[in-house]
Amino acid sequence: MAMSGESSGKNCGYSDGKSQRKVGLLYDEKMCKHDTPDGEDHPECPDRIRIIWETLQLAGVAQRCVVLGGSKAEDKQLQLVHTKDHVNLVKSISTKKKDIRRNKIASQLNSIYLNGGSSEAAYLAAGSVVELAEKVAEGELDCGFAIVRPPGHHAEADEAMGFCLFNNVAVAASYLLNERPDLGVKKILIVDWDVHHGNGTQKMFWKDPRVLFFSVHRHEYGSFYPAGDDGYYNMVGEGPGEGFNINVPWEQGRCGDPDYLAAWDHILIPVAKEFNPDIILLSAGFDAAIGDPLGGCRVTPYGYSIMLKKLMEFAQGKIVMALEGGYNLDSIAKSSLACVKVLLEDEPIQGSSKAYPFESTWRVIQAVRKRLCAYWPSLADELSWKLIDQKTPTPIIIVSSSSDSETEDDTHGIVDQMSKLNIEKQEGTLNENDQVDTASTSWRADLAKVDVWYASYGSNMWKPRFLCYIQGGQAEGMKKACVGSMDKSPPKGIMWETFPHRLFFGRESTATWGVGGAAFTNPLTNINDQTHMCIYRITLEQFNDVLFQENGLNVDSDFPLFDLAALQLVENKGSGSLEASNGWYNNVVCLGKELNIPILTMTCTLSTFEKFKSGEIPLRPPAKAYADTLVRGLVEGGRFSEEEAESYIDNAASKPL
Ligand code: X5A
Ligand code: ZN
Repeated sequence: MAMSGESSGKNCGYSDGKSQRKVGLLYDEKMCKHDTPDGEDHPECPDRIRIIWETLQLAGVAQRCVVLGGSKAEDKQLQLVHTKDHVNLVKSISTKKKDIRRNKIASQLNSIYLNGGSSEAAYLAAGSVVELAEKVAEGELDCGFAIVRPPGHHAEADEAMGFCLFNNVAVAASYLLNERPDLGVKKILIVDWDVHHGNGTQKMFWKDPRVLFFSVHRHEYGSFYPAGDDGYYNMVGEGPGEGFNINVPWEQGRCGDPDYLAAWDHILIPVAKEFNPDIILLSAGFDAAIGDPLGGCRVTPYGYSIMLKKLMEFAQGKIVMALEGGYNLDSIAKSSLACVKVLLEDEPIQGSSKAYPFESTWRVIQAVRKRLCAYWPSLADELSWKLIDQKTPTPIIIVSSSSDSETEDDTHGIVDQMSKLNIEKQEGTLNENDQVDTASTSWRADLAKVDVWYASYGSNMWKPRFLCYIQGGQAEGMKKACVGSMDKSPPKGIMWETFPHRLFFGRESTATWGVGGAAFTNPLTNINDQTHMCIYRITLEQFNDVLFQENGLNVDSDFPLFDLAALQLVENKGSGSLEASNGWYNNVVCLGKELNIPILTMTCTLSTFEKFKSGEIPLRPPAKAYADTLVRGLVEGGRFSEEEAESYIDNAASKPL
């Protein structure tokens, strides 16, 4: 059993013989003072820590722990990872003098609110994790849980963000390493299982081999908060810290116990064995928990208990848990209780939800192992086929009228219901979709050999959003997820071009973006107009899957929508409509060639364009989230400033046809 011999002496009054471990439990009501300035609702609310504390007391486990009150961090400790300016800002933020400016300061930060209690709570949160970590490192306690807020892992050296003011766990890690050499802590493993990437912690130890940072989080190609590439698996650290930063970026929500445990068994645990930490700090957000309003994942209290149990085998069980996110009060209370029971070495609790990891989970795990095996030899072996064959199919058959595209309105209800049914069906049971569709595979093999450029002028100009059509998923702002292509390989090339066509917006609403028009381009050329397009080099098979999804059709089709004959025709004639579809984007237009490969886009038919022109079908400006995504695509494409992109979209949305 993982127990530190030197600390088995006194035991906090607990005497039923079940636990010999001294478990610290830190709570301080003063951390509830950090709240929204005018009492507005916010997911990161004071009740989060209250409910955890009350639940642990009601269950009788708090009484079996060594209970600690909070203590405030010293500026010197905070400055181990934060700049002086940042520390001073947080320190002064709650003073009377700042009363007026406080809201303005908060509004300039990313996902931050501030009030008169914020400074004290932030100092307490950081100081409390330091205090608990110190006691565990000294051996006065075996392990513990600091029920703190505000959370910390998004906070960067010079910036508060993502509900975080100070990076509590990073301060504690740096304190042990740099200020307490006497405690002999030379290697720290930080495990961050909050559903969001621990961007702040990653940066603070980026070049530091004494800290192995492991974060598992929703990433979805950079579209999940905190958006960007920082949480990708290719971010492994730098200089002496190279290989000591491990990201497991989920491609989709809905990950649950099997997905997390697979990441544990095939990445974290083997690496932890090799690294052999002296202590483990756990950024324990519970927003990957089932029921969380922000996370969209499904980890159960059982799942958390097993993940924690597996970590207890290291560092003689010296684990310091610090609360990060987690926004469903019931979920975080139950998850916390399950974890504290593990710290106390109670009998494991029972139960789990689904049987196997998602297909995409194995893909991510394999990619991580491959990227990191040079540093951690235990990751070098290929996972066996037998293992990765145990999977819950990623829901590729959902019929989803995602994107700008929509089928006619009256079919939406049915399509939505069908997709929901499919999701549930696939998750509970296996093998239902395993039979190989021979008709569907044969056309796919043929069309996979041909490349085309798909030219996008709508939200697909934003790469993470387009990738949803290839790899599946739901980018920021989208109300619905995409199933992706059967062939999930990324585009072979991306370029920007401007074409002499008219961009406009029409129809009432879309399922993916809400109320507002979708983008179309006049199928006919007009040299006085300009549509800026992002062109992606994909296979004709993938192009068909994009078409299916744009038109609200099932990708699991026996026939392509657009085969080689259709390509011939469109290349010769300039455009051709898809007879099999009555979706909005059932007209494929050839815009020319690039590298001798045809450039194809999809828009409405000429007759529909006439209806827009006559007013029979309404023109309508785009929904806000949709317009923002277009602007984002144009700006991130590197060719336009935000102002230019905005005025281009505004202009297209307001000019008559
Ligand atoms: C600590 C944490 C989440 C921030 C989400 C902002 N932060 N949209 O979970
Ligand atoms: Zn979080």
